[in-house]
Amino acid sequence: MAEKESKAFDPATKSVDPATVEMIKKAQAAGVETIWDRADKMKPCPIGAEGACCRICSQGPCRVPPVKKAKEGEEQKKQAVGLCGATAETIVARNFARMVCGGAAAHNDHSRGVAKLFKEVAHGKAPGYKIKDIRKLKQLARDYDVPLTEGEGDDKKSRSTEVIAQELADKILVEFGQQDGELVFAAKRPPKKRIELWRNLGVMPRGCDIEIVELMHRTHMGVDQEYHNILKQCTRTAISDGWGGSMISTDLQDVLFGCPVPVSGEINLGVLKEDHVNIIIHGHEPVLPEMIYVASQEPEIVQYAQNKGAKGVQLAGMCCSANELLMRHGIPTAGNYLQQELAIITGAVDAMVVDVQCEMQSLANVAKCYHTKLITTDPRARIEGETMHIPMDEHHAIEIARQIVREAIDNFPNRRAPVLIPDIKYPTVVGFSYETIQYLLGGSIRGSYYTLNDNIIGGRVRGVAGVVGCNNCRTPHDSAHLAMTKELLKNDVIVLVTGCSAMAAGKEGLLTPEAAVKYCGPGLAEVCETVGIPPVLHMGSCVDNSRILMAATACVKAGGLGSDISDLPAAGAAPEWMSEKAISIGHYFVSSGVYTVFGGSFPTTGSALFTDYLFRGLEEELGGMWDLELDPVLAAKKMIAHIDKKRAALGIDK
Ligand code: CUV
Ligand code: SF4
Repeated sequence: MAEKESKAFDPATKSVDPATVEMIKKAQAAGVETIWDRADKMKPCPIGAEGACCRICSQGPCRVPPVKKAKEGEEQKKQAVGLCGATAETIVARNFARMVCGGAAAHNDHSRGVAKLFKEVAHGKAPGYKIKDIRKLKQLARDYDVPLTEGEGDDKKSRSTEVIAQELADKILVEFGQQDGELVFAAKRPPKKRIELWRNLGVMPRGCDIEIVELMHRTHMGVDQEYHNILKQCTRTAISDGWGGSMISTDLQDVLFGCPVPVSGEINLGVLKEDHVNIIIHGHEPVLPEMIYVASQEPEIVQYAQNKGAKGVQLAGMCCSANELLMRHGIPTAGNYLQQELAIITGAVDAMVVDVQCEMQSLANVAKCYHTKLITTDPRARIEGETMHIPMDEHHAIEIARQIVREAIDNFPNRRAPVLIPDIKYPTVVGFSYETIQYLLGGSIRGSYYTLNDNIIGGRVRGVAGVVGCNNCRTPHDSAHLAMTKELLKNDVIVLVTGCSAMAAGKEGLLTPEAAVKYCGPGLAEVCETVGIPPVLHMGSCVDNSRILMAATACVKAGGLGSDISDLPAAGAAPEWMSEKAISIGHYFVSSGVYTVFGGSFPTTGSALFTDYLFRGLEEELGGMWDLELDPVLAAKKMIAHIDKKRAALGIDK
């Protein structure tokens, strides 16, 4: 019998990004395995993919795959139940719930770290860090009822920044372990109507941790076995992420590192420099990267690099850490999630520094094929193999950052494999925090020509879309983000981006003002050209999806577009999602009143009933609902149809 020849896949089918395709070819030529090789060999379990497999007790795993609809005359087969009697609805809902838990836990735990750092900074115990954005600090103080002044009458005086920050830090930290009451942002920041709705439904979160713990309990074997009730707690948990942990992260990171304002940068693997020490900052928490940025600019460090034969030190970001560094310092971005192995495969990366989330374990193997040092920095996230662990400690952050940069510099002379950096990068304009958007497109006086609301009402801008989320190796890299975004632009829908979606847009040149003429319908193009902004606004990392919530709220409060987020001509999407975080984010958008469409696959299709509840039933309760659409252009059309539906309801459908 002839042996089946193992056929290598065609790299051009795996990504629409030329730099990525070039690096996959290099990997193939060198025999270095990447995620696409593994994806070719591993077929996903169809029952698990639909959420119809329960393995939460050892009597299972119990599989309850959907049954085909009976033909006429045949008796309809019933979907199986688990050994304990759990129905497909319960099983699917529990699996969905645990994804919400995983995602919300990631964001809320990230947030806790930032809040703890903030407290140390407030007490002067974290040398190198300081409070940068006083205006935002005061905003937070008002939200948390921390007085800005003390004394009465003639004795009245301002309290010092430190004292305000110290009191604020304690109040924020309390929210993580809070047992009852309401999370401050969730109870204060959304439109009034939304707050009332959540209170009436009983989904206002009490604390950041309790909702996750309760949901884990309720999805333990034999507890909550009514899918509407399970979903209710999913809603509460997701809100504790979006309007809790994620929003706390965003706000405190702005207080400590600065609120983003427009800044230019560059993106794609071409930002690496052959004659420089290249350090990739990969992960999610900007706490240590901020210090690595400082260290990399110190004259002694630059001199040290030059002594080793390099021209200097080049930092480049990857995944959400990239977004944080790009937005605040213009540090170039090397790539998004699916490019992490490929960065090392250039042969030019002297160190890759990782903290938490979205780091592939395979990095260790890929790094071994080259000279790259893989440095883990968070005690919560170690990677097996020949990695180096330099744990972050906020009391000595600058020394730790220097040590990391020196490790990279020491490694520069060790480059061995042929270095190949794709000559591909694109300029970007980023830094659209909601404050910046409000400054550019808000304005307190309605009726001024270029406020976003007036443009929406006038029809130059048809609506607003958030296109966010991951890459997924089951979808050609970046393809869905770009197809969807371009379809939206063509139809005068302004696009807000974060996460890996933002990077996909950047690599295609969509984050430049010039993109307006090239890709937008006439109305949107006119607005962007007049204001001088890109038609796709980069709002930051995944936790910064909270900025989109705030921008939506600002639109409601500016007037003329209804009284709740669910009234806005707006929609959300994650066309290449893969992480649990994406499910938590999607669900807090839905819970905030946004129609949210995912691509690729959806983890609840194992139960038609539960999926129907998410896709249709929720609209009545929350004003927002989920959807799944594999074709990104069709998905964009569905978003536009939703936007048009909202325009009609507002009476602005001209
Ligand atoms: Ni947090 S969660 S792949 S890096 S957006 Fe990118 Fe963004 Fe998804 Fe991860
Ligand atoms: Fe099966 Fe029920 Fe155990 Fe799940 S909880 S594995 S459905 S017996």
